Amino acid sequence: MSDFDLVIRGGGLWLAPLGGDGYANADRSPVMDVGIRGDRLVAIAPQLPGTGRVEIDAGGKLVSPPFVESHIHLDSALTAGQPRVNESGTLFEGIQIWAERKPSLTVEDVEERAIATLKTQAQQGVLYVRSHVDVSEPNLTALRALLAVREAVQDWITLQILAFPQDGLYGDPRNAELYQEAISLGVDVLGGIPHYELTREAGVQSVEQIFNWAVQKDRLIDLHCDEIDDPQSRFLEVMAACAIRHDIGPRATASHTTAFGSYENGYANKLMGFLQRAKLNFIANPLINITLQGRTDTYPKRRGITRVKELWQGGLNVSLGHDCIQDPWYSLGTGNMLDVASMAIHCCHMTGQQEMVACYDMITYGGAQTLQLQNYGLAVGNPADLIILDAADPIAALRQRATITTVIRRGKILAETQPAVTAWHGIPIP
Ligand code: 17E
Ligand code: FE2
Repeated sequence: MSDFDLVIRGGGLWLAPLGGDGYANADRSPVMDVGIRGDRLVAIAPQLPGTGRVEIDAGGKLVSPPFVESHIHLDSALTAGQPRVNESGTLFEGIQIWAERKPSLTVEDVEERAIATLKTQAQQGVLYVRSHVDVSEPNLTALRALLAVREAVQDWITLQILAFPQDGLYGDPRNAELYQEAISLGVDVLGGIPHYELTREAGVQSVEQIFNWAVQKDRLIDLHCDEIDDPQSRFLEVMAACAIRHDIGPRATASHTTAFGSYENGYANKLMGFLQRAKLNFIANPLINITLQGRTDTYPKRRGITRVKELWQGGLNVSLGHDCIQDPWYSLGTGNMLDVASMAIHCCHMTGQQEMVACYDMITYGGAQTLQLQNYGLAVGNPADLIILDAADPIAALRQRATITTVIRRGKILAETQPAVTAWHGIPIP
């Protein structure tokens, strides 16, 4: 009889920034053994006595909690080029192309693309996903499909579904009704798009209404907020005000906030204090922000990304998302969260050692905080969800785009990937 179902020997465990006692973990990456029984982490120790039915030698490699994809649109994933390619590269041409694709959505079409995308993500170590789903489509086809997918995949990936009114909550008289139907069908998170409402006033009203519904229905909030280069787009301050008044900041998230990168510092500095009072979460989508924004600039050309470094320095929770995988907004995309964090390092000037580590935290612990996950991370008693990377530490993992060699979900090996091997046929190296 084995003592454990699975033991992982000698991995560098990537621990939470803060221990259970609330103090910083002095060593974030101690070399330890991990014992798993059933679907739980039941023991963590330097040299765990006893044996496992299955044993994996991590050989000093990084053992991390799974990646968290905190912002993706699964309903439009894998539709790039349908019915046409986004030639201007703008957000608004993307919205137009998606409007042309929407009438041909079927439940099977959405399910097939969503599950294929989730599999690509899971084999690369993503086990928690928040997906936006467009609910300004009259039949709610994509929503029905993704609610079914949430159940179908629950054994191998945790999916949060978010109602996203792509065409504006008040952009069409029917949209607010569709949105309320979406709430009653059981979405986890309420979305919005205040900068795309027809007027500034409608934008403010949409934020206030969504916060009211979220409080009434006990749901999380995550709005596409100020996804534009316009420095006059100031819905983030409305979100902060609503979060302070309802006292629900940690349950609310501002996604994109690219206009924050265009605010002048006088306003931005005042806003930062309000954000700290509000305790909102932030999501940047660096692959998309750097490509969709700045399109109306010549030179100097803005980066079009929110103030990731300053938000992090200010103690606010930041996570990162892919946003798109081969869709009307972005024809590229791998699902690999190391690509996302690497782009953040570059676009946000996060090249300092602690800054790069922070970007790794944004795709793990930060994402878990945004999604309000309970029991996430490498601690005894938590679900046995973890990944092993072919790298010694997070910075090496980011630099090398390390292979995620083993993905473990609820104590079972879900996926294994061999690192690439090169055969050298050139001049012999002495
Ligand atoms: N819709 C939107 O409004 N903004 C985005 N970045 C995407 C869809 C991907
Ligand atoms: Fe988005």
